[in-house]
Amino acid sequence: MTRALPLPEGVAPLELLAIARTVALEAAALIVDERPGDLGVAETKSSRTDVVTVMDQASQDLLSRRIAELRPDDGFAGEERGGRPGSTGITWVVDPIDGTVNYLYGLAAYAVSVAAVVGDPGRPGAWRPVAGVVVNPVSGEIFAAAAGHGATRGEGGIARPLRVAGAGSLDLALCATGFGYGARRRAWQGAVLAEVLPQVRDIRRLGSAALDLCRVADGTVDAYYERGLNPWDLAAGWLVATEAGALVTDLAGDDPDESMLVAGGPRVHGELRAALTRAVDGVGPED
Ligand code: LIP
Repeated sequence: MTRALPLPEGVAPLELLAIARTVALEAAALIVDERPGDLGVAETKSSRTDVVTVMDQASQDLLSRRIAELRPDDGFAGEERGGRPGSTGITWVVDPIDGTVNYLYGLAAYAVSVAAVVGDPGRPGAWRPVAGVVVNPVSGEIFAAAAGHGATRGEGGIARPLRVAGAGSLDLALCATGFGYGARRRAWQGAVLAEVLPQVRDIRRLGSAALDLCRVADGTVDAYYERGLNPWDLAAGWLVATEAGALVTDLAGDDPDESMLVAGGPRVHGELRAALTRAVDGVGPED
């Protein structure tokens, strides 16, 4: 596991969490209330299925503006256009709509993910989240965590502490996963899934990494893995899951990164990490 990163002087995780909650809720309201009736694909990125809507950019623009108002000297990095450096040692890493395809289709599994991190989110292993919020605007669930202060799920003004499920073995684990947007990546992920599927209770592919990590935190899935995640996909959910007692690592047991994220309760995380290592070794490298 990587070393803990020190908090910059004067930084309080609970204060950053309050800001994350405020701006995430504003963005969550925007993407529902301002969704145009004729919402379509504004542009595509890595492939024709890697879509961006006007609301992805509008949500990120709101988050950027509001965080600049509240924490003007912090850095900002999001999935869409418009990042900026900071001078405080804190960077806000946001996914303005995580689960964009679900949002485009009207499937109720998407979220606004906002995290305050220390270190450099552009360098794997060189950063950690210290406050994070994931809001599902359809269900009203607000997942929140601050480093050292636990994780909660709030609905209707009531916040309940989160603890991971206690699945004792992989064969009884309900496991979430996800897939990238490129055909070669998906072929490789499908081959790995074919190895893992017989070893778990079942698989769920829900379409939002941030919400998948929060489901590990609240026990509605026992485990989650995915290759190809960006810092904005995982930053807030990583903290929610670990503050709820989950282990969240890469295949080597270090910080999660684009190579792989493996999340689960202490007993099932190790088994899943071993099963994935065997599967990846068997399938071989991506083309
Ligand atoms: C999504 C992730 C999801 C992954 C999708 C996509 P986006 O993020 O949250 O886990 O499987 O392919 O990357 O693109 O909706 O922000």
